[in-house]
Amino acid sequence: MSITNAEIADRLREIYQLMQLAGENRFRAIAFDRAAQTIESLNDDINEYIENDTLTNIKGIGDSIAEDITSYAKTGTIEVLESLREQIPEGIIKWLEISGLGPKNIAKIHQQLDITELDELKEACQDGRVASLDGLGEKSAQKIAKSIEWMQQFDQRCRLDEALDIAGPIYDFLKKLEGVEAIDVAGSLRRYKETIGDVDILIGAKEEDIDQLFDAFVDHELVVEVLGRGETKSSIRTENGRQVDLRIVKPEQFAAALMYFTGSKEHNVVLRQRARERGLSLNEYGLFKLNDEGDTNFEKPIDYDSESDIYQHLDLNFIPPELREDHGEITFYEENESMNLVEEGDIRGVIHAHSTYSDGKFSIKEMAEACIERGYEYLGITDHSQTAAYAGGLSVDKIKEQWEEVDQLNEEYGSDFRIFKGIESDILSDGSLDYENEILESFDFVIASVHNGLGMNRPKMMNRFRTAIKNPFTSIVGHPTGRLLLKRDGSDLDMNELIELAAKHNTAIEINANPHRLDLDWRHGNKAKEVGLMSSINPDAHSKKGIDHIPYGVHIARKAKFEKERILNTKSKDEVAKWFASS
Ligand code: DGT
Ligand code: CA
Ligand code: CA
Ligand code: ZN
Repeated sequence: MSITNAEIADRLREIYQLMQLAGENRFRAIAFDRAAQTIESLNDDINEYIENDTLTNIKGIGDSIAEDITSYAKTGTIEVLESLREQIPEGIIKWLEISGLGPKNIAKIHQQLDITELDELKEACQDGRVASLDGLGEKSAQKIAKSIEWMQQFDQRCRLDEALDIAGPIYDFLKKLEGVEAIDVAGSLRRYKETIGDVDILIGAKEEDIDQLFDAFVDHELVVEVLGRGETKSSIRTENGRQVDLRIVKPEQFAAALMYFTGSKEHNVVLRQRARERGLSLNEYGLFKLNDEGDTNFEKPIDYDSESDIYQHLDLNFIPPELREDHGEITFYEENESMNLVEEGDIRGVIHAHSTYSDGKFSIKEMAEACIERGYEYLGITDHSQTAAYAGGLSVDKIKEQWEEVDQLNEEYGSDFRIFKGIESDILSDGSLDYENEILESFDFVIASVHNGLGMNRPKMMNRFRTAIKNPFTSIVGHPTGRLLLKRDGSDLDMNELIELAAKHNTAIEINANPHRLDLDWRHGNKAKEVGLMSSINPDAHSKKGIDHIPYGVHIARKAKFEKERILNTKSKDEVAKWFASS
């Protein structure tokens, strides 16, 4: 049986946690935690050590833990873990994350009040039962209840825009502090993932400045709780429950640390493997030569100034952070210098926006002016279609009225700016669009979107989309899955098939840039690239401010490997008009 390093680390960490709760010797417990950390950051496969019986060569792994690991690899169980699991109910492991509540008190509360769930504990803190226990009191009870509330909030991930709202002010504040020689955001935020667990910030500073920088960080006005303060890392929680980790490294370690803490973990694993194949060792402290025993030789650091340099040492070109997900980027950048990914500055027009004709907040003219102010050269207005009564969908009469208004505005703008006549047509349950053909063909373009019956089973939903994609009047498919991030799952679809079909029928699939959606999901990027799918980075704006969501879409498009050429709204207004006419 083959196990992974991460898996064995998880088991060892579980033993550590359960031992604390069982009141076992603290040092014995900590040994398991240390071993877990070591194995997690190990460069090689743990199975090699097991096969060669060399586990005890790993620093911090003694005979007894080596035996436990071997037993797990052979039988899938560890004796000490099994007996601990019988003693300690699963629910209370989570209690260890409550700040201000140690293992001894956890055991006391669990035994005396006979509760195991987090919610039960919160209740017991609020109704005085916890306060009545020896050595706890009302103050502790309140603190625990508050901690649980934060924990329950922080358990969830947050959207990209929410994370940026927190990271932005803290980053700006830190950047100006004396002693900061380098600073960047790392983690999933630098990779522009659609949801974020916690915010990671990295600073390069001299050793003598580290303390005062951490002081300033934990004193920031957004901080409501300090979760930890160490020599190289401090973590805080903001009032909306988000965690921010600040790490400070020496200036010369900054590039390697930035690479490491940008992740993703999966990307890092491959990089470390490549380093070893080249007789090198890559970690958060830098790039080093391996010695004859295959260990990191910290005395022999390799020179580098930037992430680019480090990639060069691994025979790779610089990989943009958005792509670092181990989704084929590494093989690509072995051979190629650049993927020519779309950039914010490439976007020339706004497609997919609503006006007061349906559920938008501003008139067409106001939306157009907002586009002009932002330097765009066209606006594709797309109000809702007639079936969408809840969103003020447009009757045929209303459409004709809107067309007249658009014609008039276009005359005023002349060659400076153009409004395209579009519609966001509902895809009805049989896949047809929401108007007769003679109306559909008079629009400059049609976005086809599903707004009801999102939970249809896959075969029915696929038929619905197949019909809509093949419809010659469909130019763009809107928010394909209909998901609302962290709120509602999207429809059950075979996206690979739909992407192939769309490419074949010259239909684009939008990347909806609204941070609640970010749909098409970037994970389908490889398929889209393979078949040459066109996309359009659409704000789905219901207000002027909504237009400013476009950058989120750009970063998601980059994650999905879209070049400028495959993004419709990087085209000029004349080119877009041509594309609409031909698709
Ligand atoms: P998140 O916070 O869940 O949205 O995702 P990340 O990617 O920001 O993850 P986080 O905050 O746990 O760690 C930041 C980066 O640090 C992560 O992307 C890679 C690196 N890192 C952290 N822990 C480990 C580890 O145990 N092994 C490796 N290889 N890298 C790690
Ligand atoms: Ca993170
Ligand atoms: Ca983190
Ligand atoms: Zn829509």
